[in-house]
Amino acid sequence: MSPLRIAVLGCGFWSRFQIPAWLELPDVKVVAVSDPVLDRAQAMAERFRIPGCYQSPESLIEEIHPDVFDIITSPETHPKMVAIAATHRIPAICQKPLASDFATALAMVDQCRSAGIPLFVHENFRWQLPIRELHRVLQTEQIGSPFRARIDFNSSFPVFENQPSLKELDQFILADLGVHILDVVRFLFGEATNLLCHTRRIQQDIKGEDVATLLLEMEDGMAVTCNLSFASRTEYERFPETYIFIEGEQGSIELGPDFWIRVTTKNGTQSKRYPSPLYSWADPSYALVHASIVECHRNLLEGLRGSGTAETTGVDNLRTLQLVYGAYKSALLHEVIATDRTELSKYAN
Ligand code: 89V
Repeated sequence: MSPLRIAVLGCGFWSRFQIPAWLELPDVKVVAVSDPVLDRAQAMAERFRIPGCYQSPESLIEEIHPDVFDIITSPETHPKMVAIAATHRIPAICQKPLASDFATALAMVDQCRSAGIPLFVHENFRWQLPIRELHRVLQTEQIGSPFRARIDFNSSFPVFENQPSLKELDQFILADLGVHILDVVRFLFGEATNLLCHTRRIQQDIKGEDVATLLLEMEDGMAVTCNLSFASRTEYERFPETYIFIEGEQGSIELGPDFWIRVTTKNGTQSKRYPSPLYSWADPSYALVHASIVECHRNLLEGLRGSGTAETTGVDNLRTLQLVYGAYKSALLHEVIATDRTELSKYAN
């Protein structure tokens, strides 16, 4: 099999992990990087011994026609980067959030469909080992039909130190973290029919909201609450762990601190710990997320090669973004927002 030649657009914080995560997989080469700040591109190329280094995607394409783009640029540049990929018919993987509003995301998906290229979204939270395991246990139906779930991600980890641009976003926690959490909600429990959201900005030196509280009603009637915060000081700071508690007719499943999963039924409670691997290139403070990048890539690679089905296609991600931008609308209007199914009915994954 000839190696898949990947070009990375954007050499910021996440590229330091997404590039080595690609290199964990067989028959993959990162052949070039580009960044408007050439020094950054050069530093990244040197760090990972990547042969091609460019200041723009256009100059990269002129010399190296890659098999796929991994777009790791900031959200406002995603439409432009995806348009370049579509124009040159180069399959694209785009960082989350795909776009800063729903209509733009829809247009990007349409553009790639017209160009006949796959568009995938790098959505990694659902690939965290404990979340995968939770999903597996849920599928065994040991707890029967779930009727309620709670998802908590409440932290005061200084995210802005590594990603200062997050401070400048008018829409922060829902678009950056909520997009992951709502994707996990869909992965575990299916589609939502409506939602209610409340947001707050607690830290005064940032532009967007850093606290969000959501209530979703799922198609099967299940209620899911999500509590998200980057302003919560707790006894044990466990960033970037997500805690999930699911109640079913026959029992409950809990993903708690330190990767413990507890399954409780009438026969008692069974517990097992599911820590994810620690890669040498990972930042230990983000190890859980960084390990999930490898599994996310593995799945997208299967989709690109046609040897499997990519889970987080652009089309699939539209449903997640409907929830994210529906949540902003709900918070603004103080209203329950129904999920519009008709606008996505023409799209099959
Ligand atoms: O994974 C991410 O998107 C990060 C963080 C975990 C901080 O939300 O931005």
